[in-house]
Amino acid sequence: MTVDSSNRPAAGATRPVAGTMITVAPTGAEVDKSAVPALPVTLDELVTTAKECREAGAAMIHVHIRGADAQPTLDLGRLKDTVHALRESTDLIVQLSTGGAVTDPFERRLAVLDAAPDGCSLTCGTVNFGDEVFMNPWPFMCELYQRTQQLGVVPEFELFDMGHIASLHRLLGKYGAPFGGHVHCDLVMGVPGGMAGDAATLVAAVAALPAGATWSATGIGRTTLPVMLAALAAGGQLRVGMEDTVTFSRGRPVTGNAELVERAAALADLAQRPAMTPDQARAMLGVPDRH
Ligand code: KMH
Ligand code: ZN
Repeated sequence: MTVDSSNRPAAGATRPVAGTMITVAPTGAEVDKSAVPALPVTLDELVTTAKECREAGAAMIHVHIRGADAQPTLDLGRLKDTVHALRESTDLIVQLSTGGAVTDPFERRLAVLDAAPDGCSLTCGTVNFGDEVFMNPWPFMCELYQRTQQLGVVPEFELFDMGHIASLHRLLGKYGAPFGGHVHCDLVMGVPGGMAGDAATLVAAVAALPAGATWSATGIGRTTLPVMLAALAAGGQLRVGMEDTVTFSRGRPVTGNAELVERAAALADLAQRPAMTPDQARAMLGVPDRH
């Protein structure tokens, strides 16, 4: 694709896609296992979840890992084992989080790429994150982006706020296209401190994305369903999972990630853009098959 790196909004210029890529974000760094026992935190639980979600229609997995104490970790050995195990047991695109937890230092977040995932998240700016701050200053973004280009990791640009979209244009203008040649974004909506999780905000954000980009969207907590329905209506891809919501509907706790993927796949089917296979998603994103 051609990267339009100007700051000019490219209304209606994102790429139309026939199917729907569903990403599952099964764990995250914020949910506590003791409060939500269904949260996958061990490697076995993660692999089981990954297989179930692949069966239900997921094409990509966005991975945060936990240590033996079920707390978030960026331990490189564990990350490498996780990438290996997910590749062995599924054909999902393996995307590692470089966001980690709000307490993780920049050096460890950069080192995530040494686990050689297919893709990684790359958040395009700092954002208030509930009572915390999720730090992504410009020099960190630049270093992380250049490392993805050098190491052949496909970034997904995570956008929590409209200002992050301006920083994405700036990043592409300065360093050129990502590895794989295609720009794919993920709108993370409804975080307290970030952009609202509603249809009007989604449409405004999509209009400001670089020309030719594809995008997915996820709404945190009670914004999950409005964002999912708006994303389907606007031609986007979907991210779901217990990182983003632990309530299925009307206060009923999620029983596992697979039911969130199943619901997304059913809605995508209804929208006549059925769930993509991982290979179809690889072709869309420019992700090489490393199996
Ligand atoms: N856990 C959040 C502080 C990412 O994965 O890149 C950051 C996050 C974003 O989840
Ligand atoms: Zn994440």
